Amino acid sequence: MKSLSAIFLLVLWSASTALAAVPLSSIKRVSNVPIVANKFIVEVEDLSSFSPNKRSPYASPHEALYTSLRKRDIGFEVDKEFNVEGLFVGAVLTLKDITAIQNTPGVKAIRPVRKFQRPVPVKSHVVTGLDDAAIPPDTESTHILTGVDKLHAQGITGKGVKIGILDTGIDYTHPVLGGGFGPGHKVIGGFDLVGDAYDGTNTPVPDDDPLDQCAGHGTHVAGIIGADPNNPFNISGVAYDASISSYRVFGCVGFVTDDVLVDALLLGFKEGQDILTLSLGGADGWTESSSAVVASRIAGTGKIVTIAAGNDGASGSWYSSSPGNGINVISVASLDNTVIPLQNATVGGVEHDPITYFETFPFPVTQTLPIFATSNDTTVIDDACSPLPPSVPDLSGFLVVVRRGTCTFVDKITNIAAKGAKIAFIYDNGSGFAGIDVGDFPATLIQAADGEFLVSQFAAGAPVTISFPQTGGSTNFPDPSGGLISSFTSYGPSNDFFFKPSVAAPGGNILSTLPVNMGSFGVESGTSMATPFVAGSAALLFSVKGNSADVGKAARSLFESTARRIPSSHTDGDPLQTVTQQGAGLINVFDAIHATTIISPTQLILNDTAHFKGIQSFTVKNIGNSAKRYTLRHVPAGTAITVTPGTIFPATGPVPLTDASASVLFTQPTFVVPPGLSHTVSVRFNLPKGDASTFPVYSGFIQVTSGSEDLHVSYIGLAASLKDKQVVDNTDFFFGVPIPVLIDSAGNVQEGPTNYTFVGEDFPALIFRLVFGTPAFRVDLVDANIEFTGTLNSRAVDTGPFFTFPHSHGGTFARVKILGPLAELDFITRNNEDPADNGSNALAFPEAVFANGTQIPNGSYRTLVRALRVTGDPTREEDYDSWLSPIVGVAV
Ligand SMILES: *[C@@H]1O[C@H](CO)[C@@H](O)[C@H](O)[C@H]1NC(C)=O
Ligand SMILES: *[C@@H]1O[C@H](CO)[C@@H](O)[C@H](O)[C@H]1NC(C)=O
Ligand SMILES: *[C@@H]1O[C@H](CO)[C@@H](O)[C@H](O)[C@H]1NC(C)=O
Ligand SMILES: *[C@@H]1O[C@H](CO)[C@@H](O)[C@H](O)[C@H]1NC(C)=O
Ligand SMILES: *[C@@H]1O[C@H](CO)[C@@H](O)[C@H](O)[C@H]1NC(C)=O
Ligand SMILES: *[C@@H]1O[C@H](CO)[C@@H](O)[C@H](O)[C@H]1NC(C)=O
Ligand SMILES: *[C@@H]1O[C@H](CO)[C@@H](O)[C@H](O)[C@H]1NC(C)=O
Ligand SMILES: *[C@@H]1O[C@H](CO)[C@@H](O)[C@H](O)[C@H]1NC(C)=O
Ligand SMILES: CC(=O)N[C@H]1CO[C@H](CO)[C@@H](O)[C@@H]1O
Repeated sequence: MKSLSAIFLLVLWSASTALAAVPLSSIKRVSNVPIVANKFIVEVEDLSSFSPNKRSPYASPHEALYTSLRKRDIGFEVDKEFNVEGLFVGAVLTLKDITAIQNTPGVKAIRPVRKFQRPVPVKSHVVTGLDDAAIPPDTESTHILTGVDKLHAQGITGKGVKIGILDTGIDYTHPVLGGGFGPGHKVIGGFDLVGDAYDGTNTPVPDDDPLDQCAGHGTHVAGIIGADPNNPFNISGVAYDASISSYRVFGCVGFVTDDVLVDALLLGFKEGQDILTLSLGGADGWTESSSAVVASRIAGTGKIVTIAAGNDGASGSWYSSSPGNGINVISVASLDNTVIPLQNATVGGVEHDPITYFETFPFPVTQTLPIFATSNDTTVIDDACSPLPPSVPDLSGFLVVVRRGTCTFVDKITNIAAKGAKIAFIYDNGSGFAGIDVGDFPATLIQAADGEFLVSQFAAGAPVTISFPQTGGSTNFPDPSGGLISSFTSYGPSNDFFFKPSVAAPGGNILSTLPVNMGSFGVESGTSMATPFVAGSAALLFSVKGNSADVGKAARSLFESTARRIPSSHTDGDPLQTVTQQGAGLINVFDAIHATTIISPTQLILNDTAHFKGIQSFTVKNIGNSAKRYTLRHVPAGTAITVTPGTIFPATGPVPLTDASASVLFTQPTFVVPPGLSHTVSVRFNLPKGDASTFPVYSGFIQVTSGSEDLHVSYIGLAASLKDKQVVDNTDFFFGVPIPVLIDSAGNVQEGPTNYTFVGEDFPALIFRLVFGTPAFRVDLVDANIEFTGTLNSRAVDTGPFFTFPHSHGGTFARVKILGPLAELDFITRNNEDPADNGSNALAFPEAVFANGTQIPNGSYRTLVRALRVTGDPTREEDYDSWLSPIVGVAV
């Protein structure tokens, strides 16, 4: 049992982009499964439920497992043991034959060791140091948006609460992060589970010191929680009096594997952290990874666990991230800050307003510069895309002005730098005003109108100059997407239809700390930044209400019921953003802490049409001092069209929304609740109308108001049946040939019977894509003459078109006669549409062996590929998408 999924990366791919077919020959014939080969996390019975007796003479369930394997002569190595009673007891084992442990008594679950990419910030900017002249304005806008400012004003700052951060470590030498390590400091403890050199593929080398001076991510996260106020940048952490422990799970580069995360989660739990926060993860879609399961169990004990929702919004729905998928954890979406702190340049020589350029801190240029435009035409589409002509002078004394378009920013800069240019403005061509990636070269975007003005002045021969004020140039540029969910936030729900993400917090354009040797301060964006904001908010909650398990268990509901609903755009009449991207909305920490009404549950899952749960209920408890009259109202959000009409493909982000909403009936739309008492609300939902083949996910809120109190419960449902969703791509859209296919040593599609020697490159590889997640993916070896018709392309099936089941009893799946499994992968993520980013899967078969390593004898075979549809019955052949390969001859 293995699992496979696309990993965590930010992709920008839009449905309108013409997708050229990817040449199959470009596909590497190596298995690209992001899991560690032959390593498994085996969970065994708890010590307490394991009762040694006559039949089980072992001291521990670990020992019982090892003895059972040894008895059967199954080679294995123990990499690590986990032993936290009531949470997780098990071991990380390296072994070849996974089927061998499946039937060992006491084994509860076997999970693969997944890899998680280090979180990629969406945008980032490093400041040169504390003496960097400018202080960005309005650094507390995120606190104002969420009511944190009002709590700080009441002296609520998280004192006495312990937060564990699983990340790249923390530079605790930073003066704003306490300047030291250990008891008495802000960073009171922690552990480095991996060491600098760990990259996810090598052996971790743990030590006691989680110092981060090479990655920076964890230091930025720590500042969002804990930065001390009274620093030159006027920033403060959400819970700056909380005590932080740092569990370092990333080395300087590379990724982290699930076993390390489980270890760190359990360590944080054992060390008594009230809150654990993880700004990491990877697109997964399932709630089943080991770290998601352990994180969820820790949250189940009354600790608060906050985990990033992921930065894969561009990939569309059903792409939620793990371990954020953990059922009880708080998965955090990102909200774009309302303002972007930018800089103004001063225009000289002619009369003109300052020009805003897309930098958080001023360019370190003190001279006043004349400008030079590489083209006098303000509509040129490929400005500076070719080397500049000889007539162009030495540009070293100018601010060069270039128009955006056609080639990359780096190409343009390369061409002007060849003429000595040292600094440039690139003016927008209508694509949008945003941060751009130009490496170390001081070049940035300005708005189209400003660029056009400068170029027209230059063409007219006006003596226009630009200077960069080193102080006082800061400006609050109103973010056009401010107050909306950051488009990069991953969409849920999970494939098993859990409510993800949970809530949103500010994560776009966040100024926080960086390691001192990396500049001390910087601005970054991502759900990585939103997550510690909620962890800090949770600390404020604990510091007011006490850090009991009851408060911990109620935290997510409190944050969800008091959150602010977020629109999908700033255009009047557009629907609210789908709950599958905003969760319950933007947290309001002040309201969560001071709420005098408690709602439970706050997530209503209506499930799919096959399991429709249209009658729902929740309780409204009045914890105020006087009776309250409550009024209910249905507030629908946009319905997400998750599959592009007429195709089997997921709609890429931003996922299209319609206003076809569910309708809702209340038995009692208004009611009175005396102080201290509860009222149970019953709600009946009716499905929205719509095209089920687009797998519309409808969602919204039941608003509960009383006076100025405005609370809600959130709901999601699917107006289609999950079992109807095809999971395996059988189109030619991606490669120009219908898939799945076997490709041979030359990378050609195997069309007819082919013999392989399994020497050198002479072996087959299976290429497939998933357009939806599958709980079970199998490749089996079957007889060449099997009578079987796959549900997918029957191309190259040259025997009878008909499969008759030989038996009349038992599951139909079991009736398909197989010779043995070649691969079995559980809980696989769908692929995304980006060829550069894991758009397809390959499984290579370099050896003629079954999954358990046993040699396949010479002979003629086919491979049978089957993927179970979501909610399908694993024993029903009809519930699988299946494909039968052409004849594969084994001649070794
Ligand atoms: C920083 O905070 C101090 C103290 O409140 C204030 O005087 C100063 O104006 C602030 N600086 C900026 C740039 O907002
Ligand atoms: C920055 O420039 C913009 C555009 O000219 C102007 O509206 C804004 O007031 C300026 N801000 C400051 C702080 O000077
Ligand atoms: C602006 O330039 C980008 C990058 O070359 C291009 O994709 C886009 O189509 C251009 N937009 C306009 C409106 O010309
Ligand atoms: C643009 O206009 C300036 C000023 O009139 C002139 O010196 C320059 O040669 C023009 N550039 C081009 C490429 O024509
Ligand atoms: C959806 O319904 C099925 C069948 O009742 C159930 O097994 C599953 O847990 C439900 N999903 C969720 C997320 O509640
Ligand atoms: C594969 O090998 C078998 C056994 O040697 C032979 O009968 C068959 O013709 C070969 N098939 C191809 C396509 O070469
Ligand atoms: C390995 O798997 C094959 C195919 O299922 C089976 O025939 C064989 O007995 C297995 N070998 C062992 C050692 O379990
Ligand atoms: C399998 O086939 C290959 C190629 O025909 C042959 O060289 C080899 O001896 C065969 N092996 C067995 C065990 O028959
Ligand atoms: C598992 C896998 O194939 N991962 C690849 C996904 O795409 C990135 C970017 O191209 C590669 O670096 C990974 O190796």
